[in-house]
Amino acid sequence: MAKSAPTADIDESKLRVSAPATEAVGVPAVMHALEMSIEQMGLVRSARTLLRVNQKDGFDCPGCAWPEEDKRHIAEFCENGAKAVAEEATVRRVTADFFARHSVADLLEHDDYWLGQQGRLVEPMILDEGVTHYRPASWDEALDLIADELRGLDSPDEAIFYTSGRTSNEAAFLYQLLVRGLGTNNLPDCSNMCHESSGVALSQTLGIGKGTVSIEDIHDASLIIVAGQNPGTNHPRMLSALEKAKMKGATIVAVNPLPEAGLMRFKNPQIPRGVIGDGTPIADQFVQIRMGGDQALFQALAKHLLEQHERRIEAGEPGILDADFLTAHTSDFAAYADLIQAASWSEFETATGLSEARMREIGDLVIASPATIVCWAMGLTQHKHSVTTLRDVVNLLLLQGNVGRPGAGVCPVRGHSNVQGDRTMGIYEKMPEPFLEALDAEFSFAAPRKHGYDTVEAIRAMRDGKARFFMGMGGNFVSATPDTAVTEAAMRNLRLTVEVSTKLNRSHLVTGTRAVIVPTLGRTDRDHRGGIDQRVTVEDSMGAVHASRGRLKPPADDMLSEVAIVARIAERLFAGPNALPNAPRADWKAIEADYATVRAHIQAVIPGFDDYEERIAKGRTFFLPNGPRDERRFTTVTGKALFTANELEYPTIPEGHLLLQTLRSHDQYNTTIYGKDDRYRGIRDGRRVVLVNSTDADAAGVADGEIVDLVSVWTDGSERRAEEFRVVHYDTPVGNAAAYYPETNVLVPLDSTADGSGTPTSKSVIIRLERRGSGAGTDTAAGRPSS
Ligand SMILES: Nc1nc2c(c(=O)[nH]1)N[C@H]1C(S)=C(S)[C@@H](COP(=O)(O)OP(=O)(O)OC[C@H]3O[C@@H](n4cnc5c(=O)[nH]c(N)nc54)[C@H](O)[C@@H]3O)O[C@H]1N2
Ligand SMILES: Nc1nc2c(c(=O)[nH]1)N[C@H]1C(S)=C(S)[C@@H](COP(=O)(O)OP(=O)(O)OC[C@H]3O[C@@H](n4cnc5c(=O)[nH]c(N)nc54)[C@H](O)[C@@H]3O)O[C@H]1N2
Ligand SMILES: [Mo]
Repeated sequence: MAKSAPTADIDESKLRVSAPATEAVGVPAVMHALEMSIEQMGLVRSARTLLRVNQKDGFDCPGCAWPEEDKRHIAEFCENGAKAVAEEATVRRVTADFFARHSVADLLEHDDYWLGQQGRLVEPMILDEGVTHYRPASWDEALDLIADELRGLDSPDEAIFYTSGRTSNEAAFLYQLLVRGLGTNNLPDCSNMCHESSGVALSQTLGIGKGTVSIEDIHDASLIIVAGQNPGTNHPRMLSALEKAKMKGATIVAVNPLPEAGLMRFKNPQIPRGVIGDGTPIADQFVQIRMGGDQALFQALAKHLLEQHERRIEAGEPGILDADFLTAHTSDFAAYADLIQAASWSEFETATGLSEARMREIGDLVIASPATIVCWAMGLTQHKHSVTTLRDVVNLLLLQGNVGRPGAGVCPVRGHSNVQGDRTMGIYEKMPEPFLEALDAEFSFAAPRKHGYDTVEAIRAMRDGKARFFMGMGGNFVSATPDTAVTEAAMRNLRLTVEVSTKLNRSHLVTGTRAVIVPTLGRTDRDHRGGIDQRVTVEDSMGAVHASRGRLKPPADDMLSEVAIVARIAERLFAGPNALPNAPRADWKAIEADYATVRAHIQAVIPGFDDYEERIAKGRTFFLPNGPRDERRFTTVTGKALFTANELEYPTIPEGHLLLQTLRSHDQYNTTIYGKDDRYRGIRDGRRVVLVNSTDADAAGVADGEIVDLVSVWTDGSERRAEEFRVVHYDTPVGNAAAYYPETNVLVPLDSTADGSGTPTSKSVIIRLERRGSGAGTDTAAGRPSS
């Protein structure tokens, strides 16, 4: 039987810590996922739902963006996919009655876990000016309110439209059309906080902001470097692909400050060996790097390659570099080679915390590999120097021609299940001209050309009174963004905040003067509209597009899909005698009644979607064109793959301080907290922990188990505080600490962003530990007076 929602928040006093796990997945994980599903959905609905995940005519798992293999298993899901599904397919409901019982102030007292556990949002709710409670509203009233507010703006640039990465291609395409039809490019998205650094680095160097490998390439690679990523928790199905590669002889190198369980050993619950045996050791080499040292590592590997190449050529042996590829397909090699040759091994050692011998050992693996892939996620993208770090990843791969051939390439592993598709659809504050031109032609209007705000710029605009309206197409802007106190104050500056959501979260509670909650259907829900069961499409992390169709009875009868919600707002603004000037022309009613209409528009605007409808029929998958992968075509400024000479950067940690990374536990999906455990890291029944090396803890005079405040310090002298974290001695490099997001977002200064991509530096926050009760003026853990 499904269990009712919890009435209490996480009780941190029960927090327990034990030794971290040394392996991931296996049968306990499947059991854990089933337990959570049954709590949320009951047994029958669980079975029915989980059997449909990622099946050819089922729904796309809302968990992560890792692609499905062509041959599907019966239960093509993982523990965390199952949790994501259970979270959405829950039978719990947040009704008007719930909002009548709880004031906004009362709800604000609860944590993200409690809020999410209450169930699905089912009816439009409005928070009027100056009142304490949300009240129910009709769909018309809610959508009229939004359209009227938009019409009343002095300038369309006063409106900000955020997107999280679960939104389907169809909804995303319509949404950007709505926004551009209104006259602004203010389309910040979760990508700005996520893989933006990847997009920027890859566009500059390879001419496409996406990865260049397919799932088959992963299977066929001979060396896979997994850097700054925790797949055991965040992309569990990737472990099966890595296992397959290993069985075909691949070597796997994990580059991470933490010995993450999934990288160490994997028990695949889908094969007998994984159920009863010891499982497969995944990483052949664990490279325990200092946070922010990756650029140095990739430069060091390149230096080793260049040196060994020279030596071999001098000895009359075949070289290491792919000379034909370098000549035919790359530019600017000389400047890069000069910079690397001049670099010093001792500086690489300082930056990485690794010895020269260790780096050369990994370099030998690179040399020996005929086909190398580098996979990465947030450990590489959320640093100040992430763009240059990723450019150096590309540099290394180019040396041996590891782009555009089987088993080789770059593999940024995306987070949200359709974050890549949303970008393809135009969710981007600086969409390139060819897209805008095609959009203009298709809808007989003129899309604005002035770039819009990204996420951090949007917060600044709201803070500074330049914005008055915010709409979130999914996500949890208030909790996911940096500098929580600043962001919350910024949100409160607005006149209207609108959240299109499946579940209750903090962004519904920290609002403008007025607020609207627009509930919506999710991936798992049956979307019956215009007399048919509608499908939507998504693009996975490797550029493959396929359909997704939910089957479950929706949480309430009159609920709308994201497509229908956007189409109805668009109709209010763009149709009839009062249509806004410069309105895009489309048949909004037809769009709502059949999403194939949207796909026809997408096909007309975006290259690669020819025969869209036929190609997604019967659950088929098709690949979008990818110049570097398909034909070694690089649309960069030089028309070739571009080597870049990047000055080496790495964080310097002031005396008495630590570098903090803010990361995910095993029981969360971004700001959605499924439970209180981080099983693989040995943390149970609590989240307010800070993982520190025992040497650092000793130096700061704090014992394991002691409660401290985390205080971040920023270059302008300002300080931010997150209170009451339990110190856990952990195997992390000296000087490097870790704690969970979003509890620690309050520590990330708004202006601390990656150069070139604007991504908040969530993996690079300078903090000190301060003992509790060491009142003003007394000495603290870090040996400095507290304020
Ligand atoms: N279950 C589950 N699945 C998810 C998510 C979720 O929250 N829960 N989130 C989704 C989203 S949106 C995303 S973007 C992805 C995130 O997937 P990940 O990027 O795996 O997520 P994080 O927890 O942020 O982990 C970052 C990893 O990088 C390492 N790291 C930190 N700093 C450095 C560094 O300087 N160098 C190196 N080499 N490593 C470093 C950390 O130790 C950690 O292992 O997962 C997606 N999938
Ligand atoms: N400190 C720190 N901050 C970070 C990160 C970090 O590593 N450290 N990671 C960053 C990253 S990688 C990302 S991607 C962002 C994530 O930022 P967001 O995408 O904004 O956050 P989520 O927690 O994924 O959003 C969850 C909410 O989405 C809504 N939702 C779920 N499914 C649907 C759906 O199908 N439709 C609609 N309309 N709504 C839905 C639910 O209401 C749920 O409460 O956070 C970033 N913030
Ligand atoms: Mo993400």
